[in-house]
Amino acid sequence: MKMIDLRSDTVTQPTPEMREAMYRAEAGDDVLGEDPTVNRLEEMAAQRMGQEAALLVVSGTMGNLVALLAHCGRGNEVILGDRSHTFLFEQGGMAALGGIVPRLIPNQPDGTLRLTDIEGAIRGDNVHFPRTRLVCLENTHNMCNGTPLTVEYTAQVASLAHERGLRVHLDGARVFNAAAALGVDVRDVAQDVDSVMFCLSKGLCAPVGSILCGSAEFIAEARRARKVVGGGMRQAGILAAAGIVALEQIAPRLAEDHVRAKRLAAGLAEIPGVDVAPVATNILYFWLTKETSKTQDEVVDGLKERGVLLMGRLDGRFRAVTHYWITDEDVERTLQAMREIMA
Ligand code: TLP
Repeated sequence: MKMIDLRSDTVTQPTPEMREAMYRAEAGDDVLGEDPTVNRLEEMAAQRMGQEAALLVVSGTMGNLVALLAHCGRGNEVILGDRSHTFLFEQGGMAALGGIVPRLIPNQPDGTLRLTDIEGAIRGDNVHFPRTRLVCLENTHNMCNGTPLTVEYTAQVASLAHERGLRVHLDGARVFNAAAALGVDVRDVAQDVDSVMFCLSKGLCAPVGSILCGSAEFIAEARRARKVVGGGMRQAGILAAAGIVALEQIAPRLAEDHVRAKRLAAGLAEIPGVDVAPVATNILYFWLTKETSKTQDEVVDGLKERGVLLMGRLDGRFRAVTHYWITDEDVERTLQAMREIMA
């Protein structure tokens, strides 16, 4: 029986085309700037994001960390959402390793930060205060139902930040999903921010890697920061080759995953005892209502017995994420399993 793995899009295996490209990849020492495949991927990525330059990093966490290290000095403050991945799930790396102070403001249910909250959190020039340097956004917003932030909203935040002398970093781990959901080019989503990180190893199916994009000057600084956290890779062309296939072949098809997530949500919503959050991309949250006596463990274990894996017990919610390897049939099998468990 095939396991239907909906825990995350991080579980995606590389495609056969990726494995072939990795096998054939030309490689060199990337710390010396001599890996032709890495250089090609970085150029492609920068061009797609409408930014000057790009840097391949090991992971999304490293991409966000080196972005913050490159934007901020020790004691500087960063405004970010209280449900952001960078705050919740990256071990406070900005503070632990960079001496950077997180200034939290509430994420609205759609993943946005209120402009008035951002404005209110910007520090004045006062010897008692840290200096505010950066605003961080997340698009799509993982914990806020995978919601995409609109191009207009991002432009508003960037314009407010820039007027006040701040920069904007976008955690765009799933920025291609955002573009697909909004029906716009990814460049439109990323062009107003000063830096954007996106992941090759989530819905884009590559085995390893994320990319940080920004101005040439910023990327030069980020390259230093990557080295000090031990992220300088040598013959990384082997990994970059899969990233090129990801951009060329997988990015254009992400809307299919969104259709399947919506189908799954519609089916779950019909099951008594289950409530579903609105779905816009490939991330779907649902939970049990008071009218059922089933427990979260019964659901997670029952699904597992029937060959379906998902993230359970996330502050009372379940998360299911669709991706390249999830088919229409897998969605139907998952719904059938849920109907049996809830019966
Ligand atoms: N998210 C993972 C887990 O860490 C929760 C997931 O399964 O969704 N930004 C965002 C918005 C993310 O969702 C993630 C990973 C990261 C950054 C970090 O990327 P990695 O795992 O490559 O360090």
